[in-house]
Amino acid sequence: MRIKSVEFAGAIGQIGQAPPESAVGALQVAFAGRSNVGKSSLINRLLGRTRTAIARVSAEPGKTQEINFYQVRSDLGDFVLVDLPGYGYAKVPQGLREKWRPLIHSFLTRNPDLRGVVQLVDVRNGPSEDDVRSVDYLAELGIPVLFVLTKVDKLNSRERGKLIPKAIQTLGVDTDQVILFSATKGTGRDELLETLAALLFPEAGDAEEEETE
Ligand SMILES: Nc1nc2c(ncn2[C@@H]2O[C@H](COP(=O)(O)OP(=O)(O)OP(=O)(O)O)[C@@H](O)[C@H]2O)c(=O)[nH]1
Ligand SMILES: [Mg+2]
Repeated sequence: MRIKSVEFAGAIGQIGQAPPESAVGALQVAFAGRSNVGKSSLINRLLGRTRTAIARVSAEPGKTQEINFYQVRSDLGDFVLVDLPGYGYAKVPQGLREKWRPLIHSFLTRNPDLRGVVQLVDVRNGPSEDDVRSVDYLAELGIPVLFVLTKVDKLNSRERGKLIPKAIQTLGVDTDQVILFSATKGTGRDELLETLAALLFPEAGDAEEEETE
């Protein structure tokens, strides 16, 4: 899948607030993970926006405090990427955290447009309790989930050999369900684009298979 263009479509910060008009009825895929895991950086890299970031990145966790929608045009069709607020950051005021939970819950449960969620996990810390809770919750809701291990550039080869299998085991998934990603180096970008294409535009893949047969 080739990205043609991307633009910020809008955000929601309150429960009951309607999603941006352009996101309604469009294919949506959301990105979840704890605060600082690299969601916004991954979205920028994925969309080819490393020079002029479209999703706000910060060294300070808890930056993305709303649900942000990005309208994407690709050669296979249009879709919407959704950046969810990160969980598990203790310094975020309790009041704000209590506002997010129902906001995210209502986004995930009352959303016929949502095709799946990409669950991000920081490869260095492995899946945290919050990550495991998020994965269980998505499974309970019956939402298809893709897994991405972020910041793999931060590992040396010895750490890679140890931490990657450990993270995959804790998640309880198969190795081929997990994409290794680095926003700084671009590792995993093509693989993630292809996986998203298969999720969002399954017919396009079928057509290609038929052609090669
Ligand atoms: N080395 C390295 N650093 C990364 C990578 N991805 C993100 N970072 C850094 O990690 C920090 C957090 O990145 P963000 O993309 O803002 O993380 P986020 O998940 O969107 O965080 P919140 O919006 O706070 O939930 C920033 O300092 C990034 O530069 C990566 O692949 N490699
Ligand atoms: Mg962010």
